[in-house]
Amino acid sequence: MSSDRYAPRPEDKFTFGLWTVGNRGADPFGAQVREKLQPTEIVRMLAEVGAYGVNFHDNDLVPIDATASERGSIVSDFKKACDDNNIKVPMATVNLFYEPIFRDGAFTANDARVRAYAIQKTMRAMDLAKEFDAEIFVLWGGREGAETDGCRRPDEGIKRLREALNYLCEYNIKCNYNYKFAMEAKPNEPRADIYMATTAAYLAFIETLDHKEMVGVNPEVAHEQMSGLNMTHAVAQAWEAGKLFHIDLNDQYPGRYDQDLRFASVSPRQMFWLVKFLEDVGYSGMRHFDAHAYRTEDYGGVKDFARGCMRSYLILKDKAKRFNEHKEIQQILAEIEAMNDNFHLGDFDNLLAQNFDRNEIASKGLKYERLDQLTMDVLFGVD
Ligand code: DIG
Ligand code: MN
Ligand code: MN
Repeated sequence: MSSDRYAPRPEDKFTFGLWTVGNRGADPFGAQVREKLQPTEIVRMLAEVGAYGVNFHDNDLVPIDATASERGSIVSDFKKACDDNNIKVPMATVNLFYEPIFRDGAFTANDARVRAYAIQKTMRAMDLAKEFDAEIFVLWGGREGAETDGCRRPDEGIKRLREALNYLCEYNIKCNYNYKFAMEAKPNEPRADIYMATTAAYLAFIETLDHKEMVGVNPEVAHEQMSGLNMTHAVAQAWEAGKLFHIDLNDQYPGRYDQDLRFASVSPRQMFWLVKFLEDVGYSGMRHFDAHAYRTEDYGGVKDFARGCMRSYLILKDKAKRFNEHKEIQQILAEIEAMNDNFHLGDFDNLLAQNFDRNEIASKGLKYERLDQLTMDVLFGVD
């Protein structure tokens, strides 16, 4: 048992995708800098750093042109590695963005054959993931978008997305897979604009589906923050709607390309509010780090990256506990709660008969500066 209070434990439910710690460091302006790791090697690495689980896109595990017998041996080798290392497979997804066939999108492509192939590929990915008892199936529509809106009416894209989801929900029922689908938003990259740019957009879309109870969201820190949005607000809306089925944790400088940086390495304050929310509400899902190490790193550095993601989460979880136990913070919160409860609407006549003294109500300061500085004291570790 580690003496380090911030060492990860299985109950923390930290997971990584094969594509995260297996990222070889290529970028649009530079070649790969790290050797390719086999999925079984990645499983061993994740066990070494203390992760709970591993996730994959279909082709992270089984190459797209693998024969049935190659698929069979890959699956059995991976299963053995997961069993030997006590690594679970809580989530899986499908790659609908790498192959040239998806250059105009997948579920929303103008060529009906592409749309059909994308749905077929997703069904086969669902089959594959169920061999590992995955329960969450993430869908990130990285190519569902446009450079020119002359290529299709955006509402036609939405209709096609709905057709695909309704079909896949029926397949989920037919196979009795009992998957929860988690839709992942992103505003752009690789397409100039991606449909369903935010988690909120998906929350509205899900309500139009035939089996909306089967579909939720997978908000990602970087994807909300690329647009300058507040990740905790997006997550809170999803949670309040009963739709927070999964979450992608990383970090991001606002207004830049999708950086997928080590968790909380850019915005520890915002990530404190996110971790506090998840812990306060008792979110029981996976804490998935959809992130990758700097291009400067070797695989020793990749392990540092993975350990850093989990360590920062646990440090912020500890800070949230300190916040919730802090005497003066809790006193200020109690005063806020008293305000929240100092009037009830009653019936229309009651409310219409009220006289509100606007000046008296407006005269009272709210102590948010003190509250926020006390929060910073906790984060700075001086209290
Ligand atoms: C990118 O943020 C996307 C893909 O990596 C994957 O489809 C999904 C899984 O979390 N996130
Ligand atoms: Mn991302
Ligand atoms: Mn993601």
